[in-house]
Amino acid sequence: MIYSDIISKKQEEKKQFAVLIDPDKLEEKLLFQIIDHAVISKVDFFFVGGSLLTSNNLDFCISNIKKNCDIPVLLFPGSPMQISSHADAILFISLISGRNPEALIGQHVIAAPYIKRANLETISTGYILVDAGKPTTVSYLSNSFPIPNDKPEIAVCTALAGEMLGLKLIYLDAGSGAKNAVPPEMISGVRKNISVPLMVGGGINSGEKALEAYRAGADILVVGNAIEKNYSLMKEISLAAKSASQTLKESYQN
Ligand code: 1GP
Repeated sequence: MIYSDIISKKQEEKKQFAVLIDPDKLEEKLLFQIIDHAVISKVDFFFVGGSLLTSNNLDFCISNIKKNCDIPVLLFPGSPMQISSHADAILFISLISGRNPEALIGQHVIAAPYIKRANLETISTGYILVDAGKPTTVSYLSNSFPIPNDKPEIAVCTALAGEMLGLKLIYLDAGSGAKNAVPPEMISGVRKNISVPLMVGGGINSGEKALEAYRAGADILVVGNAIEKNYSLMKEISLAAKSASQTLKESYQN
């Protein structure tokens, strides 16, 4: 099971790395190139989905990943239309930073029977949208107000409430293509207050930013846009994950 694997890696202090694939943006040839780089870089997961998909490539994209590598595929759905039985699991995302009932529970009611029929492992995820310095597709489409990025205490209380409600993962996201990534102070504040795994994404475009986010307390980083532009970034982020894991282990030994 994917979630128990995430928990085991977290317990071993092993930082994890997910590559986000937007099926709209990838031609077949590019998808194979990303898969090759991901295998070499030992990426932990592929997330597939997005706030707005305009093509019908989801199944095609996931089945090609599954045919060509063993990296688990998790759906990262922006709507109940993004369900595929070819995936290994689905992030069942509730937008807990917003006050839009559709994104909190409405769309879930619509999606639930389809997810059950697809027999997908379901990982309930508290999604916290953080101000990215400019509007993002997710802030616009979710009709929700992101948490100001200089208010870590709001993110902490939101994450705490999500954990208390039984959500299995907390995801701090600045949104795809964010100008500003989630600040390290916010990541560390949330990390100190929850015990479920913490995912962070949005605007991570260098090994340094990845290392900063891991060191602040992210267990899993999600990177999309920057990898589409530069596949070799996968290797850099994997190295950042390794380095942050090593530092953590050493700090426990001393
Ligand atoms: C979006 O956090 C993910 O939800 C990835 O963001 O595309 O900016 O890496 P980027």
